[in-house]
Amino acid sequence: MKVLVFCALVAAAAAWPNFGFVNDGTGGASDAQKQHDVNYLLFKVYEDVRDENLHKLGETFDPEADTSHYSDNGEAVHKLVKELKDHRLLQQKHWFSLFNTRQREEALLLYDVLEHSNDWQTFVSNAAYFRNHVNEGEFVYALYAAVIHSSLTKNVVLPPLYEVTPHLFTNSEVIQEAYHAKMTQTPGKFRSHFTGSKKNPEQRVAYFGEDIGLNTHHVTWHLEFPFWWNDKHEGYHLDRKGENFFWVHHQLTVRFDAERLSNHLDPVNELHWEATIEEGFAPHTTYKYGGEFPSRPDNIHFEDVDGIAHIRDLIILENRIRDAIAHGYVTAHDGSTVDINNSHGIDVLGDVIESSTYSPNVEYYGSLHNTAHIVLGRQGDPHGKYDLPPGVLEHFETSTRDPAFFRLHKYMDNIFREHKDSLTPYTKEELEFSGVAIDGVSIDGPLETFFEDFEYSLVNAVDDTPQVADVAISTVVSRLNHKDFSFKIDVNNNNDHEVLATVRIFAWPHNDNNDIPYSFNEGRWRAIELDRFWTKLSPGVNHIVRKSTESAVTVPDVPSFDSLIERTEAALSAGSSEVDIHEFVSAVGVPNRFLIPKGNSEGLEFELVVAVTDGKADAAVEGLHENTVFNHYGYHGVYPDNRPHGYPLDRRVDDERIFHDLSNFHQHTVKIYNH
Ligand SMILES: [Cu+2]
Repeated sequence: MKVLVFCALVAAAAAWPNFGFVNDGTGGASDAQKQHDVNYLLFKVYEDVRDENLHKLGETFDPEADTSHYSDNGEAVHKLVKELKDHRLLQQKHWFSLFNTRQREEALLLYDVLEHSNDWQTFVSNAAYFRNHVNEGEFVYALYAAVIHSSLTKNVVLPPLYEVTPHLFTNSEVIQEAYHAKMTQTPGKFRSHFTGSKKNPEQRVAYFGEDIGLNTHHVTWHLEFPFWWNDKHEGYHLDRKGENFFWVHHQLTVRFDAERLSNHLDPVNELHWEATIEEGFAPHTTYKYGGEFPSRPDNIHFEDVDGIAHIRDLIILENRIRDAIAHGYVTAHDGSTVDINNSHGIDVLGDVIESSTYSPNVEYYGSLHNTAHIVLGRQGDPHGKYDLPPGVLEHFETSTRDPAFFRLHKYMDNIFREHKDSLTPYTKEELEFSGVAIDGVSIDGPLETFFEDFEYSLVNAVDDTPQVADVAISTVVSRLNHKDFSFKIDVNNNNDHEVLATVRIFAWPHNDNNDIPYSFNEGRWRAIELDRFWTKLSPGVNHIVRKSTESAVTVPDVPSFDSLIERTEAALSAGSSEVDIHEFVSAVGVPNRFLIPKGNSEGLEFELVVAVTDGKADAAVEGLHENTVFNHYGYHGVYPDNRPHGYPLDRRVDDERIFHDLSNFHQHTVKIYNH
């Protein structure tokens, strides 16, 4: 039966373009079929595709044969095919970095072809064809970006990247063991250890920076909000991209500092172009093709990087940005000014600092963040004398492994803070929610973190041929998790009618690294966002229960690649048009395991803060607030909350009594344990 379906599909593919596709929003294929195709396009991506239909498409499809199936009349596909025919494309089995301009252009050419495919047959045929012709790293990037942004793939779940390209997430020692297991055809399960030894204090927090889920969060965020995104080209705008850039990295910054507390480490010092980079880093990671990721010794001074940037020029860019903050406006490319002395300023500044194509003046403000990533990543070989491949900081998949990533982002974060601190503090009147008071907040269940083992497959790491059977090869990593708990919030609505409320929950460390309590103003800047949701408050007392698993800032583990394939095939053979995996479609968010920072045995104190604000006044879009299922980081379309990220703690607080006098604001000290 299955074979028959197969043949029918192959026949359909071969008959294309005569095969008529109805554009009914599905693009001519079921969700289950699309999931199947994406699974197999990414399975063993360095080898021949292991699906008969995709294999056939890869061999026989002519991308330029019928350009009526493209929304750009084939413009992108003609460009890509010309590059291919002129032998200009990066070879296969070579490293790929998004920060390499030419390599990025090639990946985006393929992205454009997929994005401009009007139906699934065109999309999948191109993917199958170019899988055979473009560099594998470029292919994976283009396909991930296209699946995230194309309207044809709204319900497709991307397999976990750490199982698609395990080399970027797994230590080389373990990868070597995986090859050995494959060569000897002996199944193997290998324990991964974090890089470095106990002599390196940074090792104590390696469980955070080297966590495969955290790396996946980071790379997925950058895929959702790419710096190269061009509205004119892509057809739509990514709302508040610059501010999101600030917020996602601000949260990584404050979360990392919070993790350091329970590990007896000082907060991260910001990177400084004229100071020593104290921490070196040995990534213990290899490229699938292209050698080892370069190391950086301790205590080196920044050097200019040939062909990328002079340190002097980066200092000039920083000064221009700080000038803009002091002036309260950014100078656009045409000489006009863009006011940033308001709530929207952070969005403009995020575009400027990253920089993205949304920057009003990339010629003047440059790309401080992106250039800094490359410059810092290359300090091991700044003049290219040793012909080393790019460093971990030149890949979103691997960046957070290097502690210097957090120094770099502390530096960016402090520039953003300079801007936020220049804004007028909120007044009591602005923060009040008339008639609404928080009666009490408690936590049901323990606030308790622990370490657990997690296993993922390395089958895609090793080479093989269809003639040699797979043996099970996996690695086991230790990772932070926490017990489930719920917030119980009692809110009194003294109005005589129902009101819509936004509930915002944060926590910041009670004490600093010297055991001195943080002032309100210092603490609120370090606030970790735990949740943000909407609820209706009936007149009288309302008991809100919100589970830790429901948090809008976190995501669950994506099912393993194996289980994705299994579930998809089961759905297809049962004749189902969809696979029941909807909760994993939007994978951008902090891993839920990381919702609260690691505690200690005596209980590490945090200030828990709950703000209940006027949902109607906060609403950016009609009706959306009634939907409490909301993925904060993966939101597409107009962002539903019109308040700045971090509200109401995002601005400087000169007088904390304002907050303590608010009846819709609650604060109390909680303890997080780790056992
Ligand atoms: Cu980033």
